[in-house]
Amino acid sequence: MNNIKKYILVVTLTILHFAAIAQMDTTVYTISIKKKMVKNAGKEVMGMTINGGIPGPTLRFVEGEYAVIYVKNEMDVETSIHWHGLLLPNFYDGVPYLNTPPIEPGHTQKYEFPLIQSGTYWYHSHTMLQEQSGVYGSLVIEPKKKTLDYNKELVVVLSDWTNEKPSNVLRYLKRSTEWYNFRKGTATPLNRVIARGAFGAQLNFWKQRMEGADIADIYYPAFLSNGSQKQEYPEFEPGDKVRLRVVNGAASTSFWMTFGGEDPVLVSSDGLDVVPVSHNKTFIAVAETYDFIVTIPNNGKVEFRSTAQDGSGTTSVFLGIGNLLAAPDVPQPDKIGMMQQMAKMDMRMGAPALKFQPNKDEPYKLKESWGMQMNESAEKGMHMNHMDMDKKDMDKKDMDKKDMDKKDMDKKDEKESMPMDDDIKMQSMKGMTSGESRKMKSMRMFSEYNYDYLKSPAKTTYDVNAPVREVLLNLTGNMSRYIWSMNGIPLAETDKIKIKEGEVTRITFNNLTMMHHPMHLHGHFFRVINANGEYSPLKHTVNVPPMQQVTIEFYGNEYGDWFFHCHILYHMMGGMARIFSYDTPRDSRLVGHPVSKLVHETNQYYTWGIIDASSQMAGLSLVSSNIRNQFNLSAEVGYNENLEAEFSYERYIYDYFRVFVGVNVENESPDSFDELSTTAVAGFRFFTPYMFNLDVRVDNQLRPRIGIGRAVMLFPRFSVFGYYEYQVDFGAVNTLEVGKDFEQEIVWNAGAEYMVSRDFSFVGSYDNRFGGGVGLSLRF
Ligand SMILES: [Cu+2]
Repeated sequence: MNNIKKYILVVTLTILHFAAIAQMDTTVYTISIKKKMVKNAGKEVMGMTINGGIPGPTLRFVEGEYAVIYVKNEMDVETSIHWHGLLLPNFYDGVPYLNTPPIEPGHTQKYEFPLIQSGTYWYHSHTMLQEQSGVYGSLVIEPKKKTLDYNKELVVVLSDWTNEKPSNVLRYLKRSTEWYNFRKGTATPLNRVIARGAFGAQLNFWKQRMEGADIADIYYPAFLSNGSQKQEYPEFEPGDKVRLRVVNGAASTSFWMTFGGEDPVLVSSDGLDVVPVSHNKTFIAVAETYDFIVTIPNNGKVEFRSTAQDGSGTTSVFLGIGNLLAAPDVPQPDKIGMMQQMAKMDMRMGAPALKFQPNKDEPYKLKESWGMQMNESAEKGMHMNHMDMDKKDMDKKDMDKKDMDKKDMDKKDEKESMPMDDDIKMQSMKGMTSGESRKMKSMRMFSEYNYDYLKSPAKTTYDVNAPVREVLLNLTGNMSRYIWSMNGIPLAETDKIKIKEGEVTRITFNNLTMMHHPMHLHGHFFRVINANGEYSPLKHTVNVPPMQQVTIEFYGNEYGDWFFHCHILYHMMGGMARIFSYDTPRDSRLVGHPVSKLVHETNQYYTWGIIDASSQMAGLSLVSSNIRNQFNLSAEVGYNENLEAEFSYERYIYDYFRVFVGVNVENESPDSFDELSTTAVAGFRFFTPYMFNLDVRVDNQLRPRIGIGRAVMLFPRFSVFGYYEYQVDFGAVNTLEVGKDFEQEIVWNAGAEYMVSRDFSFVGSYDNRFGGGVGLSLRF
């Protein structure tokens, strides 16, 4: 095509484009993001607000309108806004460096897109950890034609709040302390494990290098509904049918939602309508949205309560006035019970979050070697069986429903979380292999998290002739280093996943971790395959429970690159993310904003340290670590004139194995600083089954050395530790004393630690070089 023709075409297209926009009504918003002191949990801390508030304002539109939103950055750091769940031109999706340039300090960015859908959505910053600081709000698109029966509505944005700096939260997760679990009361020290007769299960977990079952990692002093722990909405009157639009804008908390009074009607999920169903206790994973229609009773106010998944707190809104109709309690999950059940199922846990060869993607091999081991055909059979059983279950539930009051519901829920001994279920498990029945048990254990109550009003299947591409994504993670990945490969070590236009991409998530992962795909809705078959619901975020499988599929009808990640903010930042790419040319407006910057956010160095001050010695230890590399500096000085200091660089080969080189300094003869010996050291460090730290090395005097250490939490906050080190010198370099074949040197220490606060511990210890004493250690 020659240039003139091309020019004419472009001009014509542009005119048509503007003509099309001119026909649409345009709604314009301006929002500005600003740092501000906020008090959400008893303490004034720096937050990031939108138009002065947390959450930001509800942006309201009508389907078919053209949205123009100006986002003003009034902070001193760059920011971004992603429109969660919206189908829009790739450039406006808002993931900085991937779709949209970041919004620089002092700058305003214009987003514009036609609204081709309706429902409850939200928006949030996609820059670093800003979402945790408050950069989120709701977005509502009214349908062109109202089909649901309600006369009022209320948006409720759920969130979690920490008074710590989010970057410090992540740093503390990376350094692996149990502090947040103590603070929440969800720690499972050995005394509690033993009291429950679960020591066998604990050993099984340790063997697989896991401390225990886990639900949530971070301590939050407050959970919020529209910015407060409790909110009253007295304006609703008896008989009002209120459409409650619930958005989970929390950074890392999923909730159980319960309602006082009559069961509400669940009418939509992730913005899209579902077949209305009376549903009280409903799980909302991070980033999901659900709409309910709540009828305000003649006398009384309805409580809508959200209970953090791990039972560490609640937040409520109250609709109407009068006597309180309290929402049913959700019992706190039993972590030790979960451990026992999982240990019985004989699953292989602890799949690597960091592979030896990240360039070799072997998802099927990973699936075979870890988790629940079963062959394919057995698995397919199981899946069918699962669907049948859930149907039976649901029918039974429907029958039960009418004469079930709230108290019964609680009991039933308790039973569901301990579902092993149910007669019907056991019966339908007859005739299975042991692998099948184990798998069935595990599915039962997490059955309260399946989405079978969500049914699309219309078929959601794609063109049967469209080619289907199967993708297996094992969800993997390393709790103690807080690295999260897929197929053992974090974002920083992988390429884009190619998506083809006109093709169905079917993704099977196989969760090999002990945590739930709400997986979110930008710019698309996907089918979550459930018991409703062709009527499986469409969603933008799907929760994948621990050790479970979930299959989704979507049709490729987009262009450009789209982000895909776990929506637990700290998991995404730990590397559990991918880029899905249609492999189309990159938008020229992104020049100077390389995607490597986004990837780098998930592979930063985190630094932490400990200072020990005891009556017999003083110590310092510093660690700086990213995904593969770690620098360590440690120094211990006894007041009896003994010392050891070491600097080392480590490279992680995979999760549990690292090689290192370094420099070690020790005093030459005991109890004297007169002469120091400096040696170069090299070796490997291995995190063994049963969770021992092993250090094997040799120094430049060819003296081999082996060290082994372990800490165990016996009681809440109270742990004991021990370390033993053996070095031998065969005289390869040094001259040994006459008549000796070798010389040996043994170092050992043991002690106990009591965690007073996040940053302080009391320590009592004995070291064969420094002697015994007591003191304080400070973490920073
Ligand atoms: Cu996750």
